[in-house]
Amino acid sequence: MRNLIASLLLLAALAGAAAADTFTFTPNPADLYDLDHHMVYTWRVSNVNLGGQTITGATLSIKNIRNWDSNPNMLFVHLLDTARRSGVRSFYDDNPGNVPVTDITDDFVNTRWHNGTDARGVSSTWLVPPGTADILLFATSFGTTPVDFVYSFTAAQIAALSAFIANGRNFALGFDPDCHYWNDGISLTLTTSPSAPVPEPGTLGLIGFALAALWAMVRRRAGQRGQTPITRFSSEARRGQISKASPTMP
Ligand SMILES: [Ca+2]
Ligand SMILES: [Ca+2]
Ligand SMILES: [Ca+2]
Ligand SMILES: [Ca+2]
Repeated sequence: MRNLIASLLLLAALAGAAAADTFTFTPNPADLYDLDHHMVYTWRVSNVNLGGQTITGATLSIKNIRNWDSNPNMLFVHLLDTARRSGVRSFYDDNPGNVPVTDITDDFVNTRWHNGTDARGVSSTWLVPPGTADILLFATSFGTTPVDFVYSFTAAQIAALSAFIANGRNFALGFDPDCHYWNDGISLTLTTSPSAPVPEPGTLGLIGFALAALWAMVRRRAGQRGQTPITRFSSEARRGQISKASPTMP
């Protein structure tokens, strides 16, 4: 009987502990064209399906990122509810004739190019629709030595990401490299856990079967002693013998 009860407890625990999951997203091209200083990029991920799971962690990784020179620099990375177009898109925030570029301006915050003309003076639509929810993920500088950069989202950023995905099943990352960053690939990894630990039908069936087996065993043992299970249990309980009686059972 003890074994049976232990099995039941184990089944109940398994039912509530469905496996955590991991989802990895990579832009195309994976290195976002080596993050050119003259550009701003958006990477929109569409049709996101996390299987109903809740996001518990998010990390953005950039492999072997390094600055092309040692001038002052900043990489601005934003999390957006959406972007105008799916996949990777780019926009000129500095004239390609300017080399080296010395302007360091977060162009997701500064609206100088949001009104239909880019830094070349060419008619060009800004990457993000007006009024789109947008938060800064991080802004950081890099040297000329390659590093494997990993950024972990804060709890507030994870909550924002969850809300952005819930709105239209999409989200976007915005990159404004204000210097030129060689790199070997960018990826976003989400870790998730079940939103509500609901036992699967198969597990429920097993628990039901085990309960039925337990009840049948109690009835059989009671029958051997000429008592109904209820009578025997209540008389043992009165005598305080439930715990003493158990070890003799299989
Ligand atoms: Ca730029
Ligand atoms: Ca800029
Ligand atoms: Ca969205
Ligand atoms: Ca590259």
